[in-house]
Amino acid sequence: MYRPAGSIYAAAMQELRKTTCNRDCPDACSIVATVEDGRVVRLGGDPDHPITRGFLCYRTSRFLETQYSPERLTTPLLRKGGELTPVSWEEALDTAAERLLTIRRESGPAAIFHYRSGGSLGMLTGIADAFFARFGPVTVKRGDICSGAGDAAQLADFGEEDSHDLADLLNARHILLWGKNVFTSSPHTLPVLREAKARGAELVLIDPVHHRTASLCGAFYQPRPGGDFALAMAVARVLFDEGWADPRAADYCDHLDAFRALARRSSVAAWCRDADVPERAALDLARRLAERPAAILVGWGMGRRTTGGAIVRALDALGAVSGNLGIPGGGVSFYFKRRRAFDLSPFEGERPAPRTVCEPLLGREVLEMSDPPIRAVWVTAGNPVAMLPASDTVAEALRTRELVVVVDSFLTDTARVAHLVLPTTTLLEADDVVGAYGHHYLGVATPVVPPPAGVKSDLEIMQALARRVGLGGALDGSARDWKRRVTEPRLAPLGVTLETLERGPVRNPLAPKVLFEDRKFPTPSGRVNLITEAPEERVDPDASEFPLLLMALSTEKSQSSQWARPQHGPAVVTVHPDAAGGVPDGGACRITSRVGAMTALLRHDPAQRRDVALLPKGGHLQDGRCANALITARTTDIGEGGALYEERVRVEPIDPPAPLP
Ligand SMILES: Nc1nc2c(c(=O)[nH]1)N[C@H]1C(S)=C(S)[C@@H](COP(=O)(O)OP(=O)(O)OC[C@H]3O[C@@H](n4cnc5c(=O)[nH]c(N)nc54)[C@H](O)[C@@H]3O)O[C@H]1N2
Ligand SMILES: Nc1nc2c(c(=O)[nH]1)N[C@H]1C(S)=C(S)[C@@H](COP(=O)(O)OP(=O)(O)OC[C@H]3O[C@@H](n4cnc5c(=O)[nH]c(N)nc54)[C@H](O)[C@@H]3O)O[C@H]1N2
Ligand code: SF4
Ligand SMILES: [Mo]
Repeated sequence: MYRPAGSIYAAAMQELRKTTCNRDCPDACSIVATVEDGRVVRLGGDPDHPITRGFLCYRTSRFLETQYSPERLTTPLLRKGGELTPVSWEEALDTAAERLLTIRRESGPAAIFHYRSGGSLGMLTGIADAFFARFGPVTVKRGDICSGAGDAAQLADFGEEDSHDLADLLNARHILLWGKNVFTSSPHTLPVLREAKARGAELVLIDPVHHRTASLCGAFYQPRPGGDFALAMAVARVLFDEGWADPRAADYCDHLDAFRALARRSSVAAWCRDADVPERAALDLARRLAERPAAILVGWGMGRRTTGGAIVRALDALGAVSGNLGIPGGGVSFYFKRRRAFDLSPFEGERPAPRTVCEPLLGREVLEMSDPPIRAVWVTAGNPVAMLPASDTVAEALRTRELVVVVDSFLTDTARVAHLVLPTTTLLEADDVVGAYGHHYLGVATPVVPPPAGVKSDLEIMQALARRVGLGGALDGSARDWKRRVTEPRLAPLGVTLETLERGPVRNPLAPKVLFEDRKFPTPSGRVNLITEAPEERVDPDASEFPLLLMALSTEKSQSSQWARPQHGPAVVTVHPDAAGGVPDGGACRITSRVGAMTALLRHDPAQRRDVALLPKGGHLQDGRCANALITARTTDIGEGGALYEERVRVEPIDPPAPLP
């Protein structure tokens, strides 16, 4: 029950406190926490936030289990005699400082690798970058496991990566959800889609996987994984052949002739056969694009293949030639530029990093780098052992370094192979500013409760370390000072101060309502750069031995590897009944790839394609649930993203094929 502060009920010591969710999620919700006697007793969505609209997702509404989990770390752990042993912060930080200084002195700063991922999207987690830029600069990561290919595609085509206002979807006549599971991955897009539908917009989903989002859409096409490039070419061919392409496309697109020729290399029927969809799918999608305005929402998952960049580029081209760019209700939306409002220069150093490690290939590159070898790895807000492909190689790479420091709240798969684990704050204790990649609102994270004794924020940790390694007060300042440093340079001239943000959600005044409204693009030519070549698809030599493509996708229950703890029982793999290899629904099975094997519980789902096996993403290696233990490390065609959905597997019964208890 809501008990507004100040009412007679507030005498029961209940207070409502607001913060912004910092998870790697497009929605950046405003959270309302009910705090009673210093303990959070309930989490809800902020009814006053225009995107949050009063509700939270499954995983964060149940976050209190994680916040108050007995597994939460509250003391630093240092490996002594092989075991992670509780030590004081003094000892932990002195040890880290002494070893970092030794390695820098002996081998130079390139021998230290700082790996930061998206465990928190709070801007101030950049403080670790600031530390290592000044201490080194040290080796940092390159590419992006999550969105590398899609980012590179949009930058190549448009010179900029951003989106129309989320509410601009209400102006669309058609919305194409291309490889996008909004129920799971961006639940706060749902109310907008429902409203658009109520106003007459028609929705269609294109996804090899059948999921709940299909229920929202009037049509659903289920191409083979990676068949989207061929499908997009079929759609483009229909647009050109029917005369539905924008007659002015030549004014704002480069390479229009070459793109048209590419689409005409095959017949519509042949492209659709390649994509494994009926020909009417191409006709229908082309018609929708021609009935402007049509918005294409590009999911992040689709880019995670060896042809992922080319696929996103093909969708960009569809939006362009159909005349749907730069108009209300149109656009090809992949990402909302969440960093646009912030000045992140305080986190940068004066000199560039001496070298880089490709994120999707992290394990192999850390093992192989020489001159100097990587001697130390510092991990901020990441769980690379569970979340990067070739988990065993990543674990091996870390286990064999002299020093691995992990800053986290839990003993993750990565923390388990560390020499030093430093306990840090959770999203309810975060003191930060957050931008969203699924809408244009900015938010402030304000601790709703203080961290438990023994826990320090990333900011406090890096400041304490800075003082020990001779950087003095270079990183000094309270969290609030730092928030001001990153928000005010760009926003204060537009009348938005930190105080404004603290009063409630503010739409980023720098964000466009309609992107590229004048059809000028920040590419070198000022025009859209259309794709002109078809990508080479990887031919898998083991296709007959491993008939299913493994896709470990977002699950409602977890944020990447951040599940409620502990995890019990095996992972659940979902396949079409005909692809179950004789394993009954609910039966135990072994999933085998060229690089690993795991046991799982098998679910039949006749709505899935016969060539895919679905696992939840983020399973833990320590629990035998980690999909990445089965996946070869590969990069995407452009942008050095992770080609995560490209591993082939087979499922077979475990002998005897008895259902698990
Ligand atoms: N509950 C929950 N939400 C999350 C996350 C989570 O772990 N759990 N993770 C967050 C993160 S890190 C991110 S990056 C985002 C995005 O998280 P993602 O899960 O990447 O989000 P989507 O892109 O919406 O969903 C992936 C979709 O892409 C589809 N797909 C995969 N390959 C292809 C293909 O070849 N063609 C087509 N057409 N579709 C394909 C999958 O079938 C799936 O439906 O979500 C965030 N939200
Ligand atoms: N097979 C497969 N692998 C995938 C994916 C897939 O779809 N399939 N998805 C990929 C995607 S989209 C992404 S983005 C990556 C995600 O990979 P990661 O970013 O590594 O994933 P998380 O588990 O969200 O976060 C890592 C850790 O950050 C910690 N953390 C949370 N808040 C803070 C904080 O404030 N400070 C610090 N220091 N730590 C904090 C959490 O406790 C967690 O252990 O995984 C990728 N891996
Ligand atoms: S994880 Fe995403 S949907 Fe869930 S509360 Fe956080 S921002 Fe909102
Ligand atoms: Mo991601």
